[in-house]
Amino acid sequence: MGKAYLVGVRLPLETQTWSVEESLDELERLVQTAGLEVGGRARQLLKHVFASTLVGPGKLEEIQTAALATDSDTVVFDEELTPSQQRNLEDFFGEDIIVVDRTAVILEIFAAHARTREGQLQVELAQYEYRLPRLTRMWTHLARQAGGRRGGVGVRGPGETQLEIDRRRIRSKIRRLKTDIEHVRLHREKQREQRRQNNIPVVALAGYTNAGKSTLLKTLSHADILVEDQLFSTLDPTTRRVDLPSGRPVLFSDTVGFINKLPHSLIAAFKATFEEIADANLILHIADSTHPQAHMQRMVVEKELHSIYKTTARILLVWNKIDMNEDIARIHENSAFGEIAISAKTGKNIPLLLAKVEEILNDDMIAMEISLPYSEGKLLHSLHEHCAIQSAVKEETGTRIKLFVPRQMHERLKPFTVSSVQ
Ligand SMILES: Nc1nc2c(ncn2[C@@H]2O[C@H](COP(=O)(O)OP(=O)(O)OP(=O)(O)O)[C@@H](O)[C@H]2O)c(=O)[nH]1
Ligand SMILES: [Mg+2]
Repeated sequence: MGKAYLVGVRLPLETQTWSVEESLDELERLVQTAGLEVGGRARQLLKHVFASTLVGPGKLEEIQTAALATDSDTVVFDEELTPSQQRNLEDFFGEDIIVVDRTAVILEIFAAHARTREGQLQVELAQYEYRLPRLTRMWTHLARQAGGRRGGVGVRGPGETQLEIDRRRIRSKIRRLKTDIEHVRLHREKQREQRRQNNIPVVALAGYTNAGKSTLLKTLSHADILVEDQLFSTLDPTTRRVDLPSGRPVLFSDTVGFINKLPHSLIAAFKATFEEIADANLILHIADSTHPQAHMQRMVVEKELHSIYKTTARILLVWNKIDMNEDIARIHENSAFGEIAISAKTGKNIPLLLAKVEEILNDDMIAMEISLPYSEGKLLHSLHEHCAIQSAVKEETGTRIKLFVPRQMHERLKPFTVSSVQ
């Protein structure tokens, strides 16, 4: 197992809520999830950024010494490095130490966890987009392997040509991936259209990675869903049908989690996945109430939800893992009205959550029982299109239907209401 030495920096003028240490704690989890041990940490509060290497030469010496002393063969920067910083740092650290940044670690984890073809395509796209401007070293490295020569003047001419070929290859690969992803996206869009026609509402589970989204879906649907104490277990949207207390069916959709400094190449590549949530009737924001950075995680998710989805869907904040949280009052102190606290694992307050979900969804849909005369064929057709029909029984005078009706159709159906139902 390789060993990584972590470097956290506080950028000047950064109005961040995460301390360097807290962000490094998270980087440590990421690095471990990617399969590396952690050798140690360095941190620096920068008064100004060294454009060429991010941190100054003195600090670099210190990091190198510490990395070598702890047998670390990788140095991980907690900030995304620009391609030129990456190159300069590689030059500084030389052959024995690999330089990567937080983004590369996250991409690595995504690549290892993607299971469906769609997930794999999206990760691959993000990886190529990330690699394209950073290609130089990869090539010179390859050239050395192939020719057995040191880099430098000797390989420069043919190296540059090869580099151009590689770049072109990657660009065309990116184009192909985008086309493939677009196909998948259109297919998803069709599926969503179908769901809309069936009028089964969609409730999306969003939240910070490891908050317990998949655990909740598992508890709700009794399905076999992957739950793991690691970051980014879930990359592919999974949807399960769940019946609410009234019997009304709902689709719950679990998907990829968020993290502080989530790379933009990933957000862009996972557009199709995120759209799944954007379209939901209701978003449950699942938050880990036991996490020391719970409130900062919450802010990250809220910011991403609003920037990615530009969503108008309602968001309900759900504090999870209260079985582990002795100090639930601490969470509620800061809670706005309407939040709810559950344990996805033990099932505590799940009935309450479902009732709440039902209440919110029913704000848009009204439960009715009607008896529709057979002469109203056209209206029956439009019911199928716009309402959620629970049951339909043919009777002498017409069809007796239990259904959920969009508010705007309510008036039109009122004359057919069966008196036993209010
Ligand atoms: N004690 C306790 N642990 C929980 C609860 N919900 C989830 N967990 C644990 O938290 C860890 C993460 O759970 P997941 O359901 O995989 O979390 P997720 O949000 O799907 O995470 P990613 O898919 O990785 O983004 C697992 O170890 C779960 O067993 C809970 O209510 N109580
Ligand atoms: Mg999950």
